[in-house]
Amino acid sequence: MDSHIPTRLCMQTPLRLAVQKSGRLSDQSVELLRSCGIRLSRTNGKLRAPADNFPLEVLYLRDDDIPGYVADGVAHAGIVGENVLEEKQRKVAIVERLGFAKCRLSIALPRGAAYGGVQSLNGRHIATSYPNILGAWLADAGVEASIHEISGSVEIAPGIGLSDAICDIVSTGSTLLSNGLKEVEAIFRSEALLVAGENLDPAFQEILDQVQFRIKAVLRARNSRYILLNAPNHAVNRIMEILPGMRSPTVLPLAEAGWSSVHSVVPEDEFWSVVDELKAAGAEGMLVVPIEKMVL
Ligand code: PRT
Ligand code: ZN
Repeated sequence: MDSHIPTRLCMQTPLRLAVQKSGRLSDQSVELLRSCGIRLSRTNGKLRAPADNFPLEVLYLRDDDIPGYVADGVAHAGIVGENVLEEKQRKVAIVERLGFAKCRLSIALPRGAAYGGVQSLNGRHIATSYPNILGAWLADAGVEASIHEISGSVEIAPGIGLSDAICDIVSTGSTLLSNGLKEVEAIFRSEALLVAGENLDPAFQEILDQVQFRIKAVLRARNSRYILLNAPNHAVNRIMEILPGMRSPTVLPLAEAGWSSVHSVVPEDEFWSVVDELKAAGAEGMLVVPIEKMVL
């Protein structure tokens, strides 16, 4: 066990975390745990993998089963898409939004079909694997349409005369395009979530808190960059005003008189929006480097 884990946690029954066995969530879920310093034993197709340096055991399951297993206490926690969680309507707590596997659930029609807004779906047949989310959305919009639940290959339903429209997961939109469909309404947005049972035993809650603490540090770091730049001393105050991010940048004197090195952490997506301003203010030799963990 990891020497940084309190001994009483090492002695405990491991927290059981359900992860998708194989699919769009699997690799990134396991990679996230790895980034958190949690090392899983090799599984060779087995359904459970204990971590060898942390009190956690992974159960590999179909994503559709994860909300139910967590709600029923078979797993203490799980990583699952928000779309599946919403559809299954099982009572679990959302612990952390994980920022990967982003997608949306959308209604799409054959490319040539006219669309005059939500009300034009009245009386239509819509094929989907998400009858609960779609049903709730239609009811909210005051639309009466019939829902055909099908479990896969939803995008071919209009082409084979099974439905007038579909409601399915969209990411890049290329599946819709290649099946001659156009997206007309995005009805639900989703990303991967860390979820847990609502009334965890305090011992498992303590392990989950540690997992969440590490995940937060990893996610924060993923969205941030460490920036180093040189600037003439007279420009430093202006540059510090421009730099978004942590409390106060570090300013160190350079060997060359009259110059300083400024270090700071900036949100990744904001770096490009301030780079021109930094240059105009006199910044030179900018280095932008990834951060592995960020603990505040
Ligand atoms: O076998 P198991 O039941 O575990 O897996 P699954 O086949 O049901 O799910 P899987 O692995 O396909 O997806 C797991 C989760 O990933 C989903 O529940 C979503 O939360 C998320 N996700 C993110 C996606 C997509 N992006 C996605 N693009 N799930 C499915 N798709 C499919 C979509 O169904 C459609 O066929 O990809 C196609 C559309 O993609 P684009 O890029 O062409 O628009
Ligand atoms: Zn599934």
